[in-house]
Amino acid sequence: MLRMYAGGRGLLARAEDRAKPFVRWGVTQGLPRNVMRQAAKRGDLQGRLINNAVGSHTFDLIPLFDELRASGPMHRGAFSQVTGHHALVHEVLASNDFRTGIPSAAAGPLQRLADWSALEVFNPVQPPSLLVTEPPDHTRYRKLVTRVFTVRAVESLRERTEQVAAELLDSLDPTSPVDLVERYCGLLPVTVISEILGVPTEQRDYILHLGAGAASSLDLGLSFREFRSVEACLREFDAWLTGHLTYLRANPGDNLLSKLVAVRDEEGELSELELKATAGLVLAAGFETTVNLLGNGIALLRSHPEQLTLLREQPDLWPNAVDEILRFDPPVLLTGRVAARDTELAGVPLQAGSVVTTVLAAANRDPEVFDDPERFDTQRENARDHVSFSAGRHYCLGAALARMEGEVGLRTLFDRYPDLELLPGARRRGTRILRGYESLPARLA
Ligand code: PIM
Repeated sequence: MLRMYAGGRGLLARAEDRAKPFVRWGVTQGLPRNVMRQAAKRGDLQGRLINNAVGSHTFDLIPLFDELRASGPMHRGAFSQVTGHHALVHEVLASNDFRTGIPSAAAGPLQRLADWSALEVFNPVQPPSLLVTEPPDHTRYRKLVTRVFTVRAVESLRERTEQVAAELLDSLDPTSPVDLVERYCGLLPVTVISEILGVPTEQRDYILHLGAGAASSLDLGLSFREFRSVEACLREFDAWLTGHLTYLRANPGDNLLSKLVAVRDEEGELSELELKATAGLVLAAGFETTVNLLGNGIALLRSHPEQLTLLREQPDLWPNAVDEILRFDPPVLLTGRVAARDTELAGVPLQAGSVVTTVLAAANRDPEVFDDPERFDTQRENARDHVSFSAGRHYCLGAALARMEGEVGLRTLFDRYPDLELLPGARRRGTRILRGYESLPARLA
């Protein structure tokens, strides 16, 4: 009798295991995707923005950004309030009245379904990822990670990045066409991530495969197939990381993850899960966004040859050029916040739990802040005022790293191949939030 009972429970558990991924996908991806599709059909601006983002150039979305800002400080979309005004986007991101995470509007049955089906391994959009952690945990946790992830530590990676960029370019045949995303942009960031995480050289291709697979965990509206493949990569990375952390404890190296392990072990203020989540975030967040920054930069500079000439004459302009690229074609289209309490924004009362979507790419083109915003100008004085790295306590921890990689990656490429030309056949990625190129065919010389 007892055996039968146990067998029955086993069956139920197996059925649950099979149902969970589908429920997880439905709650986090399928349902929002469907809501947005239906909303777009009704003409809703938020729905059109999310729908039109797939596979498009960010400049194709400009009329929607303009419509959004013209509709007032805040726009009531199908899913949330939406703003594309720089001042408001900044205010929301920096405010203590708003937090990251899941809206309480989704609390209740949907939240219970999400909790029941939650992935058992690290996911960059679930706690304890720093992306969705709030004070007081966030304050302690971020301080510890910042102590290791310093501007100095990033600068010390510059020389190695230059060397890798040069090696990657050496491996290309300048006499035949090449896909720059596949052979250059997609390979540089993973080497830098591997340096940070202390990945042995022979495992780097494996980490490249996992990073490329896990990055879309930060996107929205994935198909069930894409979702399963992302989860498989997150699971594999988690298993790999368990072994890797054991290895680093026995053989600490001159890498940032070894330093973070020491912080955890000596001071105990960082939990093992937080340690793993931070490594996972370095992989998922540091990978595709940087690949996209490089690809977007190549395309923008190639289509503005006068800016390339300027950069050749005044190489000191490179850091500002990278910020102008980030402003003009940001790797992350939008983000969102939830009101932590009843509050008000631009005179609009907001109940605790309501969501505000901040369209970073629209704020970056706000004429109140950026003079003639559709002009791509590497000399723009306030290019750094873009919000592509967010703002406030969640300001991107990888910003200095991304700027360094963008500068080194683009400068090395254009110094080596000043006559580089893009060939027909460039394709944008099919993602919604993450903005960049899937392929960029080019002739180098
Ligand atoms: N990517 C790199 N840093 C942050 C991100 C991110 C955050 C939210 C959504 C998509 C990408």
